[in-house]
Amino acid sequence: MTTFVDRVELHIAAGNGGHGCASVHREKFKPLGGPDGGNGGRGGDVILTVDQSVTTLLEYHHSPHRKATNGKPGEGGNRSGKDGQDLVLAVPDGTVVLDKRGNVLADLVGHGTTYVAAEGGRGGLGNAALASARRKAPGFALLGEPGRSGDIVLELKTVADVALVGYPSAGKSSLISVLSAAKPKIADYPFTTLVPNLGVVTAGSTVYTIADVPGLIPGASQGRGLGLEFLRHVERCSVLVHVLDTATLESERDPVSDLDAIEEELRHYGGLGDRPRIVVLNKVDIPDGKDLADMIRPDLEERGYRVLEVSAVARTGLKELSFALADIVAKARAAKPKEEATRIVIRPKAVDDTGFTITQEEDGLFRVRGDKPERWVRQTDFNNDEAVGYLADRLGRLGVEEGLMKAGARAGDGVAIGPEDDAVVFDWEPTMMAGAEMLGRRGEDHRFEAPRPAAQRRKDRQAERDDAAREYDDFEPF
Ligand SMILES: Nc1nc2c(ncn2[C@@H]2O[C@H](COP(=O)(O)OP(=O)(O)OP(=O)(O)O)[C@@H](O)[C@H]2O)c(=O)[nH]1
Ligand SMILES: [Mg+2]
Repeated sequence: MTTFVDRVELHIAAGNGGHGCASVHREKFKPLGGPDGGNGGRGGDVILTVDQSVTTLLEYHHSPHRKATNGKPGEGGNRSGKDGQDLVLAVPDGTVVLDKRGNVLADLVGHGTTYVAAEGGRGGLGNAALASARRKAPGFALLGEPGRSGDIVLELKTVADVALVGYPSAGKSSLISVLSAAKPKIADYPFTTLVPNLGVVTAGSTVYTIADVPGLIPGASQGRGLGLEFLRHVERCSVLVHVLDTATLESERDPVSDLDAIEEELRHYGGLGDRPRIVVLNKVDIPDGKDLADMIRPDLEERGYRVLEVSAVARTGLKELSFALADIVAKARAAKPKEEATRIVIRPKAVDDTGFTITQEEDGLFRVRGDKPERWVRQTDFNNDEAVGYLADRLGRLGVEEGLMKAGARAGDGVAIGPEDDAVVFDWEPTMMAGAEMLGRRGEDHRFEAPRPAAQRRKDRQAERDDAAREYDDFEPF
């Protein structure tokens, strides 16, 4: 038996960027040449791509840890490090990507639809790239950035045009088996179907897909029976078919109260109210069933339902049913906005790359947040004074120093750059010589103290991240 897996938690890690290289060109019997340290390579991305030949998430259930490869460090002689390889994960059509808090990050529908789930870290610049007219021989290079990592949840929402709902044993699977080539399991005990079945139906020029879900019973929304868990597979359908059993032997049931009970459960589940519905009275090959069908039909029609009588066993009424469904599906498709000609590529939300914020916390610490300052901190080798000076210049040019001044920071105040759990902290020493004037004084810049405990923690974490057996952080939705 094949296992059907429709929800997995995946731990993904993009590749780290390779470090830039600090190197000086050397040749025998020649004076020292210029800087020739190459750039680090980019870390590989983790990418999800819809592949129609994949039908379950089973593979990820078995191996939920996935990592793209790291970029290689740059080398002397202006050799750039190789980029890491992207890791492309094939997922079924209709896979929804969520973060751990349940926020939808992407809804992947259509073969080839792609989502960059975790971006690889940028490679660090080598000292050749950092050289300028005023800084002819930088004695440092930038560190590669860690790749994004974290947990995502993949949920499969089957993409079927038509969804069959009803009590257990109403004949949903039987109907799929006679309307399409699918051969689901059929039996006369409740809850034969444990996972949704999918079939393809051709009616005239319309081809559509039809799915059933495990039978529903009253209280399903409170977890009775197989619960409502599987209803997410019908969320995308354009038409709901109530399959009603006209020949049930259970005395307290009849098709109309069955319909009410199922509608009640659908209402509890929510979100399906706008979907057109058709009522199918099944098992009319049984004489009592046929009589009951005739009796209740006016009642159902009065409620506004289109009512069709069928027998999945005697195969009657099927043609009319398949064309009625094709009609609704075709109309729903026509009403939908045209599919984009090009495949959709969903990238993580672009971060605001321009600004930064400064806030003062209760204990007086000034916290600087912003994509650029935080990235620059990650790129800095705090063991290298020149690298630290370069960071100070960058921050000065962005206006962080001025901002701190405006925010009321004074000499000796603590300043943290980055989020609470991952910040570099230093004592601020304001200087009016921020920016360009500082360029000639590389190596003498004392605005940054020797890295303090928070900075040390950061570096330890960086080392951990480089480790293959790294831990996964809880990451922000991106
Ligand atoms: N006489 C008669 N029996 C039918 C008809 N359709 C289905 N059955 C029988 O009803 C029983 C249940 O059929 P299924 O197709 O497995 O029902 P289901 O709705 O898929 O049930 P679950 O998967 O348990 O929710 C089987 O024994 C079928 O042979 C029909 O039109 N006439
Ligand atoms: Mg079934």
